[in-house]
Order: sequence, then C-alpha cells, then structure tokens
Amino acid sequence: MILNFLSSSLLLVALVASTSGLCKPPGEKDVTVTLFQWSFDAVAKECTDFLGPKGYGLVEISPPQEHIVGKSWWTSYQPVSYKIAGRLGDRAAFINMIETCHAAGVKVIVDAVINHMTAQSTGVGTGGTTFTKYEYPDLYEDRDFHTERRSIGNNYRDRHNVQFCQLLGLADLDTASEKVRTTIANYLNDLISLGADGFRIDAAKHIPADDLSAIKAKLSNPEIFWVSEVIYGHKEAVQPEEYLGVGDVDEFRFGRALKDAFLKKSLSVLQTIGIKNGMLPSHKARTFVDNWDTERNNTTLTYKDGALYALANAFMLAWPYGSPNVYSGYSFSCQDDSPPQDGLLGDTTSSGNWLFQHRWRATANMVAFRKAAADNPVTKWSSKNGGKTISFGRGDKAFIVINNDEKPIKATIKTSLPPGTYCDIFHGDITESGCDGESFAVSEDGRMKTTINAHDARAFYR
Ligand code: ARE
Repeated sequence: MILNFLSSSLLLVALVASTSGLCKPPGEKDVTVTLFQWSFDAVAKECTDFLGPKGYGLVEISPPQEHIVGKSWWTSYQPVSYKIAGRLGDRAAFINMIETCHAAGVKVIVDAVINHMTAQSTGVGTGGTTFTKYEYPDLYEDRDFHTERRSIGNNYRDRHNVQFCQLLGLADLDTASEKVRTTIANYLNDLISLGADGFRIDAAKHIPADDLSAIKAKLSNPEIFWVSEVIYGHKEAVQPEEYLGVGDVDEFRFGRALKDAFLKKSLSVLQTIGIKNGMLPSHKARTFVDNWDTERNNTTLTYKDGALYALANAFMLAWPYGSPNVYSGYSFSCQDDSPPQDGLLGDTTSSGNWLFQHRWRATANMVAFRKAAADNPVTKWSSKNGGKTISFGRGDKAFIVINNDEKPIKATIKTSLPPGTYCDIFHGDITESGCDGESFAVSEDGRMKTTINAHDARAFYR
C-alpha cells in the first residue's frame, strides 16, 4: 500500500516535471493578467504602478480595433475596421501603453477579433467608419465572407456548421481566401510594428487551424506568442488539440475542474489536474480560473464566490501546469452591463465597479511564489480532512497549504522547505523591513505548526 502510494507519487512528480517549463510565453515570467475592458491609459499606469513591481509578465488587453457603437462591453467583439479606434483609446494611447508596459518589464498581448465583422445591417463605427454587414471600406466586400449566411446556433457537432456559418449571426470571414488572410495579417503586423508581443485569437474554433497557420506565416514575426480561444466541448466536431500546431491554446477544462473541486469540497482530485485527465500539454496550455464569458455563464468560479475564488487563483498560480492568466474585470448584475470606464480613466484608485482581482494581496503575492517555484516539481503532496485540506511544495523553494473546510484546521505539516522562518504571503507582504504579516518556523525535520482558517490558505517561498 505504502509502496503503491510512493510509486504513484514518484510517477506524478516525474509527469509534472516533464510537462512543465518547455515553451512558455515570451520572457521568463509566465503569469498574464487580463485587464478586461481597461482603457489603454489605465493599463499603462497599472503596468508601472503594480504589474511590473509585482512580477506579472504579460497583460492581455481587450480588442483595440474600431467597433460598433453601443454601451455593452461586447460591442468591441464586432469589428468595423482595423483602426485603433475603439472605446479603450486611440493609436497614440495604444503606443504609449506598449512603451510604458515594456519599460515596466510587462509584455502586451492583444485580443484579436479576426473571425468575423459585425451583425449589423448598417451603421457607423466608433472611429467614424460607415459600413454595412458585408461591406467595410478599404478592408472587405461581400465576396470576402462565407456565403452560408445562417447562424451556427447550438450545433457544435458539425464542423462545417461551426467553421463556415455565423457565430452569433456575425458576418463570417472566408479565411481560406488569400485576400482575407493578407488583410488580417496586415492588421496583426500593424500591431506588431507598434510593439505588440502576442495575440489572443478570439473565436479561433470558428476558423480552421490551417487558415490560422497560413495567416500566422504571413506575420513579420511568425514565432510571436499566440493563444487560440478554443472552448473545449464534449463530442464537439472541433477540438482544442487541433490548434496546438499554431500556438498555445486556452484550456477551459482547467477552470471548470477547479470549480468542481472547490464546490464539492474535495481537493484531492487536484493532485493530477492537467496531468492525467486529458488536458492540453502543459507547455501549450493557458490556464485561468475564469474569463469574461465564463463569469457570465456560470461554468467557473467567479469573484462572486469570494474566498473560494481566491483559493482557486492561488492553486492555479502554485501548480506547475500551463501558463496562468489571472482575470480582472468588474462587477455586474446583468450580462450586458457596460464597463465603468469613466471611473478608471480618471483615477485607477477610484473603483466604480472595477474589482481589481489581480491586486488582491494573496493573488498578487502568488505571482512571486510562482517565480520562486520556477521549474521545481510538486513535492510533499498531502490531502487530509477528507480532501478538504491539501498542501504541497515546489521543491525546496515554495510551499502552500489550502483549507477548504468550513472550520479552521490546526496542523503540524511536513513541508518541503529547509529549516527557517517564513512569511505567510497569502496574508502578508515581504517588505524591506521584513514580513508585515505572520511568520512561521520550519523545524530541522521540515515540520511547521500552523492554523489555517476556514476557506483560507497559507503560502511561503524563498
Ligand atoms: C452579441 C449578443 C448576441 C448577438 C450578437 C450579434 O449578445 O445576442 O447575436 O451580439 O448581434 C461577445 C459576447 C456575445 C456578443 C458578441 C458580439 O459574448 O454575447 O454577441 O461578443 O458582440 C462560442 C465561441 C467562442 C465565443 C463564445 C461567446 O466558440 O469563441 O461563443 N467567445 C468569444 C469571446 C466572446 C465574444 C466572441 C467570441 C465573439 O470570448 O466574448 O462574444 O467575438 C459551447 C461551445 C463554445 C461556445 C459556447 C457559447 O460551450 O463549446 O464554443 O462559445 O457554447 O455558445
């Protein structure tokens, strides 16, 4: 029994080690933050004030291009032209954001909406461009769109339907066409010329992977970081794995599995998450607890789950699978609620409904934990209390204990850390004068005595 346990632990450690640290986003820091619908000016300020100092490596921004006019956030997913002229800021603000973020050591990933244009029969975009659903001046005309002009609806089991019909009724670009490919590549090349470090490809599932490869091959930097949004669906015709040849892929199963584990209160299943359950290979997977779609469709935990949400983010950042993307959005009561833009533009300390999840102390400090853990494998995994309390180390560099029980737990834990005193960064910061929270001692034999509150954690690194 003990031998069995030991050999399965060793196998797990070997698997984690072999699937991590191969080919990550650009730069040595792999944690992204998505600042959903933040203005370029606000992103720039955040890069300097917070993201750089806290060690975030990349920031993903919402679509920058001209889009349909309207209050809801999702207007930015209906492009009218590829001018940088949406609600987030103009070209000058975009350039300033990239320069400022780069100076702070933060790379910029742009959300690229290239599967479709709008669903409106006619209109004038945020940048003043007049369009009809199938005519966009200097970009596209009727023949550049797929001719089956019906909606995909809910039929995701038919590949043709998914890739040649219209997502949500949006005019679907014919990405097999050389002209369309070149037009899209020109847009992405323009962003690269302004300093963009990578792209999130919106609705990638609806563009054949070969078409995306052909577009990527036309880029001035065909090796640029690229992550395809391909939502996993059981028995669907188009699967995320098809897109691994183009770049990284968003792993939606990860966030769903976290929700399942934290709500069912047994975290023991997390011992193999990303490893044994058919998820994408670690070096190609982008992980996240939620994004703007999943927080609205209840498939993942969200800010509304409070402590559980913070614990899930901590687990994601501590676990050596994929490249984590911390989501940061705003509170909403209706799905379509528009972003509280004005509050953020004027002053990033005023909040409106902005949530600043990436600034939550525990989450922000876990970015440094991840950096310290580097490529060290999982060690000293333990699941106790009926799976409600787990702990694990990342070699002798970092250690975390998560208690998802309704009540506090007092424990003497065998850690992976060398003897010494460690600051609990889940609650405190390491400052120049030391730890401004609680510190705990690790004895000669690696044990630590501590109490972990209900739905809480303690985390340490060196
Ligand atoms: C809005 C209105 C619609 C209207 C449309 C056109 O809400 O009622 O028909 O405009 O007038 C976002 C919003 C949409 C919005 C759209 C355009 O979420 O509500 O539509 O912008 O303004 C599929 C795709 C996946 C996509 C999701 C939403 O595969 O790529 O649908 N996600 C991205 C973005 C979204 C964005 C778009 C794409 C469009 O992240 O924010 O839409 O650019 C299963 C399948 C999934 C499928 C999912 C939902 O899980 O596996 O593949 O996701 O169902 O249908």
